[in-house]
Amino acid sequence: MSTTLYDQQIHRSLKKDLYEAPDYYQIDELLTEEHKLVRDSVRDWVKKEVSPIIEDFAQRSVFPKHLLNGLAEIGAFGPTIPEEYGGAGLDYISYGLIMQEIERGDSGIRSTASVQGSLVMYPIFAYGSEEQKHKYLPKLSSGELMGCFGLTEPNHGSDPSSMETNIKDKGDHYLLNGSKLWISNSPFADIAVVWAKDDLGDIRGIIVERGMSGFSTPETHNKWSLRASSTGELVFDNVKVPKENLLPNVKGLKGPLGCLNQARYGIAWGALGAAMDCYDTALRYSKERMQFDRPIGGFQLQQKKLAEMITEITKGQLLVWRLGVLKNENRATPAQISMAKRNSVETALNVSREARQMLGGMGITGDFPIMRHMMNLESVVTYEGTHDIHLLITGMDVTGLNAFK
Ligand code: TGC
Ligand code: FAD
Repeated sequence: MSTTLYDQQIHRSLKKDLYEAPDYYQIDELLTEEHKLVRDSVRDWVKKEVSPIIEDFAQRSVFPKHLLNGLAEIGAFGPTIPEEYGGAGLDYISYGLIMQEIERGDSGIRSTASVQGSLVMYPIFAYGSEEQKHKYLPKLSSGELMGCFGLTEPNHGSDPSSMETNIKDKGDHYLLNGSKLWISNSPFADIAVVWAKDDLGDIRGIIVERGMSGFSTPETHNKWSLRASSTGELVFDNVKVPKENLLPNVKGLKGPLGCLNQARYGIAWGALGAAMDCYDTALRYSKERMQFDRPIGGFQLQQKKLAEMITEITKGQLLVWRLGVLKNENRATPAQISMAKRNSVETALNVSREARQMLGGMGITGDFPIMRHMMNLESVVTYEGTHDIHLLITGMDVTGLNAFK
């Protein structure tokens, strides 16, 4: 078999997943044995199951559905949900570490876990009836049922309080009308947690099941980002939803925003995983790639990039660890979560862009994970509240002045 010059260059470098997590400030010492066990088992799973296949699925723009069983087995679906409902009953640092390791593999796979755990299981757990919890949570935890979360609409993204999707009380059922756009996992989800306005204009959560008449989930194509994640719409055309599917224990925008606190927290850890992978790849490449008769890592300009990357990653790691401690004590505020989500994604985007340059031409290929991470992060910086929205949440928190109204 003949090899091209390109193949030879790849062969000389890093085609295998040789990932070694950067830990410049010995943050491992802040973790318990259980945290490390959880982290290491997810890390191993990602190396074995995600790294070898993810590039191919991303290039073909297909969601690797066969990973769902493995995600369930490593406890990625509802890590903090109590065991009596099928969750893993872990603390928030463990949850963060799971998201970090999965996103180290790919943001799209972490998306699937975030949506299932934080945006589908969490609202059922926090706002659902006992019957709803027992009916759905164990099956969601095992991956037997997959869910999605419908908040964003074609005309209302950053401002979900203006949503148009609505439910009308028809006695023994609700009639649901409207549509949701940009919904992760919608094309294959069995259930959707949908946010809609009731007759009084209050935002309510309702569980819609695949197969209900008038409910469809067209897939969104042509994404350059999160290509290994399935994204779609939710379309409701006079869907009859039984009354028992309404989440009884929450009313108002604080319902969906409460779920977003959980998911944004996970993203704050996850995005750093992507940053760590880009840094690790660029560091190794810089020691192997020779130009002007020496490794490029010996040049001051490349060292500046690496030094700045590890500095920002380390600051981010400390921020999310402290946020995890506060979250475990139920003291983390939504604004603190916004700061961490925004900071981690910005860090990851900057690291991925610098790391890509360090690989020269090789950086644009799928033989290294960097370009894929970089493109994925363009979604992560937008979903779960855009970069601007999180800045304005911080601005509002420190000034007491609301820039949204
Ligand atoms: P505002 O008037 O400030 O608040 C309305 C009510 O909500 C309460 N609240 C919160 N509650 C819990 N957690 C939070 N983070 C909360 N923020 C606000 C607030 O106290 C109030 O309660 P009450 O009792 O007084 O009614 O609301 P607003 O309309 O001015 O909006 C504020 C703003 C802009 C910050 C909010 O709308 C926002 O965060 N917008 C961004 C939308 C967003 O993040 N969408 C994400 C969609 S889901 C998604 O992207 C999933 S991607 C999944 C994946 O693949 O990983
Ligand atoms: P817009 O709200 O139209 O914003 C456009 C621009 O205007 C942004 O730069 C924004 O920062 C800026 N802007 C808006 N308001 C202000 C303001 N007040 N001040 C200053 N600037 C402002 N949603 C779900 O409900 N469920 C999902 O599962 C889900 N998955 C997603 C998956 C992907 C791949 C993507 C890309 C999105 C997903 N979303 C999901 C939607 C996501 O949450 C929205 O895209 C996001 O909230 C932004 O809304 P928008 O796209 O309508 O942008």
